Amino acid sequence: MTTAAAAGEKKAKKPLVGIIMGSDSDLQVMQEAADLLDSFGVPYELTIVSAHRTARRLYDYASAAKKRGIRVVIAGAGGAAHLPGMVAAITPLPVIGVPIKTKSLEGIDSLLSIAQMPPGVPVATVAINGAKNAGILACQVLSISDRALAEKVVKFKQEMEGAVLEKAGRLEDMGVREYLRRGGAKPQARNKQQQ
Ligand code: RP5
Repeated sequence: MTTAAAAGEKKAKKPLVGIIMGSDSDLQVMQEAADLLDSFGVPYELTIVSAHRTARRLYDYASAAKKRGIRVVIAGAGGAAHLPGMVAAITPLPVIGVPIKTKSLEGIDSLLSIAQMPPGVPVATVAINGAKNAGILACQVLSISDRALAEKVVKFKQEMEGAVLEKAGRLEDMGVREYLRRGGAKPQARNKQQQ
């Protein structure tokens, strides 16, 4: 590989999205954002930054993210979920917040902590455990200045539409009982976000 090509590859791998979370207990959910970015070919970094347990690390991460080339931050946290809001308070980058489902309050605590930001400091809040949507939204933000990525986003939406239309066709052809008998419906897929 030529030096120029190597440099190009290195540049291509420079993370554009910073995925952070308050604890490794959030990782299973936040992995869905990473998987989505992988499927779109968007480079990202992923680490743990706790707003309460590592406040100085939070400040350092949020202060340096833009200078390091990060363009969007995805921050997941549960309970008194101050990580996304505090990152948004420090960085000018767009911050997408993922409320993590909690045992005691089912994630309503996380959702309200992340969504109810004061005027002037927005956090784009997705559904409880909605890390996949956070990944999609990050791609959409980046696609504004990346034509190839914009095409992937359009293709993704077209495929989603196609999959629903295909199901609608099968349901209409078969009728409810046959559709269900063949295992056509997967209600657990909708519930996955709330797990
Ligand atoms: C939050 O507290 C984290 O984001 C996590 O969702 C929650 C519980 O953390 P652990 O006690 O599992 O480390 O800061």
